[in-house]
Amino acid sequence: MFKPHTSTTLQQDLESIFTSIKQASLDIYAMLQKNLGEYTESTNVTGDTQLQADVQADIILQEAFKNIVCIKQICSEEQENAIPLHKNGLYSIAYDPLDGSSLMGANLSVGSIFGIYAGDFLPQNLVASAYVVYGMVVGIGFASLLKEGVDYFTYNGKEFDLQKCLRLSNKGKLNATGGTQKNWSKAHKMKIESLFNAGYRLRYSGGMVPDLHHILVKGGGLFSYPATSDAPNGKLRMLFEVFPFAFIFERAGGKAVFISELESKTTATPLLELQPKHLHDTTPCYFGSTWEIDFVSH
Ligand code: AHM
Ligand code: MG
Repeated sequence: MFKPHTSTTLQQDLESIFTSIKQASLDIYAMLQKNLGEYTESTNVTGDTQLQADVQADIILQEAFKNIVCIKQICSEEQENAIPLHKNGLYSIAYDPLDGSSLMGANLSVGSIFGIYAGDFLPQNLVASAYVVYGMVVGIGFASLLKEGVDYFTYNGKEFDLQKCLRLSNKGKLNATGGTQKNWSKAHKMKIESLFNAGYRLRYSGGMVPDLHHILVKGGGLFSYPATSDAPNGKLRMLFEVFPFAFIFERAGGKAVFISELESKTTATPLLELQPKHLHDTTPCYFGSTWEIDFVSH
């Protein structure tokens, strides 16, 4: 684990980063209320057509981070390359400025996701992660190496109140799974069906942030975005989406794994042990409470 700073310095650095995320989340929320989900004519590096809101949320976050001297570089899902900020900074922040933005037209919740790395963009360097849910209220989940659990705050019109520290039970009731079903592997299909046959309920809005937050708030369940025949490496991006939430699920007492099914042999590897080759690499992923992850890992 990369630990160049004392815990006091880490705490101060994380506080300044978290304060900027809180302020930026309110600016993004205000922007969303004036924005009905219009598309631009440009695509991002993954090939998604960008919405005006994706671009604006990215600009808000670049502005929020640019004067924080402990940040060395930032990298956004909407930008091809990392943007250098402060030469003597320590932290690299990878973020998805507006996850699930294609749901905006349906007035469903969207989110932002942040991975805070001490050093380069490698999962073993993660020291904190945060997500923002833009729903009926602005909610923020924040986890760090400094404490167990995920602190969940909501904005009351004046400030962010700590609602609770989210922790997962050993087992839950929710089953959220993505990708085109006709392209799932037989192994994934059988596991998902077994959970439904055992009484699990489908909960999948198509927004990673609200779907994972739902499992955290209810205290358990499974979220999966598997390999499919049309997307063998899944859809979700390691640095901007998968690693930050893997860190959050582990801090909440759950697990997060990559599963490969080769010649009828299942192998589960913790997501935080994967090594990205490129900033925008994707991976299949499973997040959940311990029982569900152990179940899908065999
Ligand atoms: P985005 O970052 O382009 O919005 O894509 C990420 C979203 C996740 O929020 C969600 O889990 C997934 O893509 C939904 O994909 P699908 O519609 O294929 O299930
Ligand atoms: Mg996204």
